[in-house]
Amino acid sequence: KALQLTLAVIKPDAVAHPLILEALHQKILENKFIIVKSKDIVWQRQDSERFYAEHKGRFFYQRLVEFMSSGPMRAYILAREEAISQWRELMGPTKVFRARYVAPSTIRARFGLTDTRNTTHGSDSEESALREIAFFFPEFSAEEWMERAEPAFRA
Ligand code: YYY
Ligand code: MG
Repeated sequence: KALQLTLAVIKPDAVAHPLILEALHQKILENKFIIVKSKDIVWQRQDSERFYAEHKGRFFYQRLVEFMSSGPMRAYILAREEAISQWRELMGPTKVFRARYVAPSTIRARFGLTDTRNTTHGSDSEESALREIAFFFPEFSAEEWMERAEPAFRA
């Protein structure tokens, strides 16, 4: 299978706790993701609104944009086979109490606090991965990286 890129974000609730941040970083490494890039970042409210524009008008939109601009986050560009679905699987369901019930060993089940403060983000399709990677890392060329990495990955 082909190498794929995804955007993973550790949200402010998880970055705030050093042990959880460390556990999530380890989780990434244990699951054979290549960390292509990472950075710590703090959003202004307008960054938050832009990133989650698709959810504008939903009942949780205000609390979501507020939370995502409430403190530092860590963003990663991750690479692996099936990176998008593999990271989403490790995260577990969006809603924390559902996650605890149906997938208790996932990140959100173990570390999530509420449906909003749910520890992590992961792109949900190739299209959103490219868009979200560009949002966080505007200088990064996915195409260029793939061109170099693919042959090494196959070797
Ligand atoms: O992709 P994912 O993060 O799993 O869920 P989305 O349905 O795209 O929602 C994005 C984001 O919105 C979610 O991670 C937390 C927040 N949210 C919320 O605060 N309350 C909900 N009932 C649903 C989502
Ligand atoms: Mg989503």
